[in-house]
Amino acid sequence: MSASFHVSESVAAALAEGRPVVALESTIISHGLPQPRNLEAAREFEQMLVERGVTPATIAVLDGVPQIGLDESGIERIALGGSMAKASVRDLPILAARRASGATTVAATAWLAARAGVRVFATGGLGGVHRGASETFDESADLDTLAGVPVAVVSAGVKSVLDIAATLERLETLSVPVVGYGTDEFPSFWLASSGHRLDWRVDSAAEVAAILRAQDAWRAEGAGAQGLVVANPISLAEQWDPVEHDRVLTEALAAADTAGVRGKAVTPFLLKYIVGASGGTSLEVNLDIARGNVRVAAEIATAYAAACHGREE
Ligand code: PSU
Ligand code: MN
Repeated sequence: MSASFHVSESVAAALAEGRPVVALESTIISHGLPQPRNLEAAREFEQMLVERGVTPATIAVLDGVPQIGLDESGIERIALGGSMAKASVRDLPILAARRASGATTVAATAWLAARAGVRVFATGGLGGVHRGASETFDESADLDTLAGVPVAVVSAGVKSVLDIAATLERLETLSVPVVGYGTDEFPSFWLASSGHRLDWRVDSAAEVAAILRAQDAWRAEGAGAQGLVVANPISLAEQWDPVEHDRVLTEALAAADTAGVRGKAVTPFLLKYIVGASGGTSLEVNLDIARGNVRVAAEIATAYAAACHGREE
């Protein structure tokens, strides 16, 4: 068995020609958004990239083989194929051995994107340190993985279901750089701010591309291969009502506690509960957030491709 993955024709051509590519994850589609909005969203994110001259690379595992770039039937399988496994990096060899399918988390998507040479990735929210992690040790593999794969992840921070302060501390320990995109504060997904100030702010895609190029230069010297967290907040006008947000969040955390959810089921449980308890408002905000991240990722990938090939933007 070869330890291989499959790169779609369009992604392979874009990479070979130095054109911009943005990776998209599939767990947000299979486990993070309800049907049928998830299928519409998966198509819409790809379409937004295409309209901006960027090649989409939605990543998932189909019948054991990691796919870098999905066709329409692959997207449908992820969105509608109910029993998709939620696959982190450690699950990839098991899916391969069983020829099973899975939707990739941020960790697995970034890890696979790196292997294919895709440098920029758009998602909704990053996984992080869960509340109560000092007891449960529940910290997403997203964080540790980003310490070792050279991929810039554009997200709206981490959801307030997590322990945001602890997540930022872990990213610091892991030497994963974090920059605020047009903000001095780390966002908290549905809300534009979290009260946590960041050390670094960037205001353009070109600045991010320059950071990626600096990382590339170090990597060429044999130094580490860190990723980059680009924290892109939703606008104040589009954010969720903070009072409603706090109410639903408290309810969701209590429900997870009562239900005794553990392990990788925690994040999907909370996300689903919150969509229901918010009467769908959180879902609309969630989609606006993801769209905003896809737009910024497209700009960064375009600036990065230009910088790599000595082109003017
Ligand atoms: N956060 C979100 N939406 C999501 C996820 C996280 O706001 O869909 C998904 C991502 O795929 C992320 C994963 O990588 O959950 C993290 O899960 P865990 O906490 O089990 O590592
Ligand atoms: Mn976990």
